[in-house]
Amino acid sequence: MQKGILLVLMLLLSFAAQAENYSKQPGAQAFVDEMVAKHDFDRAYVEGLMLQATRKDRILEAIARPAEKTKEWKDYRKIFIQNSRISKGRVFMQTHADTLARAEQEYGVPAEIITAIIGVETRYGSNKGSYRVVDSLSTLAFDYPKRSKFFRGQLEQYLLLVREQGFDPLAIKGSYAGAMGYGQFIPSSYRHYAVDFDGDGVADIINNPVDAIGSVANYFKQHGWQKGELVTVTATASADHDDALIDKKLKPKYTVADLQQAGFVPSQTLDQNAQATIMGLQGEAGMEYWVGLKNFYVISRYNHSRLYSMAVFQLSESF
Ligand SMILES: [Ca+2]
Repeated sequence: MQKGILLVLMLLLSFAAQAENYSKQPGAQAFVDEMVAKHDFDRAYVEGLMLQATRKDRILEAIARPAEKTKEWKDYRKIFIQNSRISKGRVFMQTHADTLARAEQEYGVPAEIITAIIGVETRYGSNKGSYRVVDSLSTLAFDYPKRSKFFRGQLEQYLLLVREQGFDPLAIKGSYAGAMGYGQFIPSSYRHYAVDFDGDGVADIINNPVDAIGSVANYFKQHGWQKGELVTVTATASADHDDALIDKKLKPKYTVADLQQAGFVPSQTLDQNAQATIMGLQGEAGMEYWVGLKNFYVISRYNHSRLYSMAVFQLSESF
């Protein structure tokens, strides 16, 4: 009888040990095969990573929880446009003034916008995430069927990234979704847009603010940032304005002239032919109308959300 209990206990223990990592998970085993065949990784190396990669239920809980979709602008705004984030942003701008000026010169993106992104994403690098990226991406790749294809792809990109940059794959931490560093780049963005802005041979946006600043600027440039152009301006809506134009796709598909025709008058003189959207945001004092221009759309390429993009813009204006 005792022997039987012991056997059951041992089986349970070995099952628990297996459940904690991804070495025996069929999806992860197929992933190992693919990394070996497709990218010529050493099998023992990738197997070793899967043995270290641990399923984190907190990641699955976090990703299932919607964040900004439920909030109105007046509440969302308070999270980001507050005194501590503004004053820390001013300090960041002073500390990195030379680097920000060089990034602005090279990529055409204002220092305030770069700083605001880093401020919204990680409070200027003070909160870059606490999950090991190998755990978050493995958990989402192999235990979150809804988006497993995407995260499996990011895990693949992660392995390529650490090989290219010479990083320790077990040492890097990030968000629950595997976003890393000051600007929270997911692995594919890291590989496409991160730059070595201090010239030491490594594009390190995780520990090096100089590389992080250059990389955020490059991201914006590559997504079509228009140097010296406006981002968004307020508008007034006439009594007979056409609601049907409000909050359509983030991509500008109207012209400023179309918007004026529909009853939305920008607070500044704009090029009548400029591509634009019109947004209605619920502010403290009622509905606010904003004309979104191309550069607003570019901010939204960082995070496909109107509220996010407006928070970045307004924070950038507050420094
Ligand atoms: Ca560097």
